[in-house]
Amino acid sequence: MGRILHIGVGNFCRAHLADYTQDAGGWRITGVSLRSATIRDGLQAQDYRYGLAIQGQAVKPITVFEHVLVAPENPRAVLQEIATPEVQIISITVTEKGYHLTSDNQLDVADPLIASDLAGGDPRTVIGCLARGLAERQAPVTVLSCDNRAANGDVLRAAVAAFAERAGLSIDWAQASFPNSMVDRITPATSQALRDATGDPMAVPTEPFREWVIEDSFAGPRPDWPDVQFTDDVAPHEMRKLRMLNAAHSMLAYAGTLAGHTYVHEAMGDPTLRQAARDIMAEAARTLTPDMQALAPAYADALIARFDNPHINHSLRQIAMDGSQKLPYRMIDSIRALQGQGHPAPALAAGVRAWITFCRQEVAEWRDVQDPLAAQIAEIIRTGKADNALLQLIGADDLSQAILG
Ligand code: CS2
Repeated sequence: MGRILHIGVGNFCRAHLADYTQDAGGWRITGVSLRSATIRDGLQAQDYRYGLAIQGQAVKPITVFEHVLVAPENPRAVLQEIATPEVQIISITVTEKGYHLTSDNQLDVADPLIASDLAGGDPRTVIGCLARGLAERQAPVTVLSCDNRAANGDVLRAAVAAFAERAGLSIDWAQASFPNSMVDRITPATSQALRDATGDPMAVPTEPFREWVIEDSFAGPRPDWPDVQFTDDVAPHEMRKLRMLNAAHSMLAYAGTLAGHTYVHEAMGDPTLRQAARDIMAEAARTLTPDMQALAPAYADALIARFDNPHINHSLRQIAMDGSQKLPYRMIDSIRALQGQGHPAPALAAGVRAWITFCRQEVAEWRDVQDPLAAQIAEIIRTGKADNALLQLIGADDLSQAILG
C-alpha cells in the first residue's frame, strides 16, 4: 500500500489526482489544508468519502482519502508527514498564487507569508512547509506539482531551494525529484443544486474529460494511474494546454464578464467571444512544437466542445481570479514567442487588454479584484497610471506596443 501526501484539498485535486488514484487502487492519500478547516471538517463528517459527479455518469464514490491535516492546527504534524519515509509522493494543488513567485518565477521574498515562514514561524506556505519538512527527510521522495504553471516541477524545486538557502536548511537533493506535469479537467465549484441532488455536501462536479501528462522521473514507486502519459518532456504538452485552453479561458473570463455573462458556456454562445476564443487558440498554436501544431486543429475543436458543455456551470468570475499570476504563461509567453517569429498576436493582445479593462471596471465599481496583487492593481488604477503600469506588474511592459498598440 503506497501513501501520497497531498497539499491543497480543493475540488480540482478531488476530481483529478483522487479520481486517478481511486482507479489505480492500492494507494491512500493524506490531505493537507494549508489554511482553513472547512474541507477537513466536511470530509471528516463523512469518513473522508465523497461523490465525484462526472457529468453524464453515475456519481462515483471516492474512498482514497485517509484523513486531512489542517496546517494551522498542527504544523508539526505536516512537517512530520513530509519527512516520513512511508510517504513516497507529495503532490501539490495550491493554485498559481500558492507558489508565491515574482513575475519572473523567483521566490517572492517580499511576500508577507514567505517572509514570515523565513523568519522561522510555523510555516504557512507550501514552500516553507516543503523546505522545512524535506530538510528533516532521509528517504527518496517525489514532489509532484499538479498546478497550472509552466515548468511547475522546476519552478517548485527552485522556490524550495531558494527558501532553504535563505533559511540555512540543508536538503538531500539527490533523493528528491520534482517531475513537471500537465493536468487537465474542468472542475467548477460545488453548487447547492449538486449538494441537494446527491445528498452529499462534499460532492465535486466535473466533466468526463481528464488528461495528465507527467515527466517520468519518480524517485520511488508510483500508483498504476490509468491513461496517464509518462514522458521525458512535458513542456510541449503543457504549452499546448496552458496557451490554448487556459488562455482562451482567461480571455472568456474577462471579456465574458464585461459583456454580462456568468458562465463559460454562455460566453461561448456569444458569436464575437466564440470567434475570439478560436482566434486565441489559433495564434497560440503557432508557438507550439511541430508535433503539437499538427494536433492543434483537432485539439481546438475538442476545447470548443468542452467550453460549450451546458451542464458544467463554470463561473467566469472563478476563472478571472488571480489574473496577474495566470496571464504571464497563458498569454504573455505566446505573444513574446510570436513577436520573436515576426507574427502579430491581435487576439492574444485583445485578451490581455480585456484583463486590463476588467481590472479597471472592478476598481471603478469598488469591488475588490480577486488577485494577490489586488492592492497594487487598485493603486495603479486609482492614481490614474496608464495601462502600461499594469503590464509592468506582470512583467510584460516590453510588449507594450504589441499589446496596447
Ligand atoms: C481555469 C482552470 O480557473 C481557471 O483559471 O482556466 O482551472 C481550468 O479549468 C483548468 O486548468 C482545466 O484543466
